Amino acid sequence: PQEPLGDGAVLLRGFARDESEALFAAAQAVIAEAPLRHMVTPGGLAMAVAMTNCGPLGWVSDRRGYRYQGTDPLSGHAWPAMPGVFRALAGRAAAAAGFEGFEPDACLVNRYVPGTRLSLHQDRDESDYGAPIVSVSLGLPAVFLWGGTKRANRPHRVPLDHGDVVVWGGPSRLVFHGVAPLAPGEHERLGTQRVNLTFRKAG
Ligand code: MD5
Ligand code: FE
Repeated sequence: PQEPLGDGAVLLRGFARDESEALFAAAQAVIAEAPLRHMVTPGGLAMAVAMTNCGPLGWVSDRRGYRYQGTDPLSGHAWPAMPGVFRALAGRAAAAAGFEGFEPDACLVNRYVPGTRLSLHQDRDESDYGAPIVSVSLGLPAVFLWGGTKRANRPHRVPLDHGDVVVWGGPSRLVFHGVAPLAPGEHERLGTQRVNLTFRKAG
């Protein structure tokens, strides 16, 4: 089932459900190599969401700003390779939403526990806004906040569940968005967490 959310944004309910075990196992392998960490914003505050990356490029934040880079600042080594099951799913989801030939070079792994939220922001550190962003939700359900192109627009609340995939492209690529505080709960496979994968063409 495909639900258009807005111009260029498509919600693919349950698209990753059958592969969720393989995706979560691959995410755990990434996390074992490049641990989840709370990055610091340029303002000096630790982010509530714990993050890591895989693929040629990874998103990082520190006192100097936000950027993509090829190495993990914790280890100085390259980020873990993007698992084949990640790359394949991202490509299939993008194609299902009308974006053929999507080849992400970065995958940001976000981990939420109950109470964790992500405040409204735009994703604008990537070089090519013509490419979509593909987002995969695993584990506990969340309420995604989908604003407009101005920060002041009151956001829509979109429930996202285990296995849901959203493709953000075209005019939706630069809208303000965030995640409401995660409600307490226990997911039968992932426990007390939500893991979100976002696939990007960063470089
Ligand atoms: C999450 N992550 O659930 C969200 C979902 C992030 C982030 O926002 O930056 O890691 S990704 C949703 C997204 C990405 C790019 C554009 C838009 C939404 N959008 O235009 O709404 O952890
Ligand atoms: Fe974002």
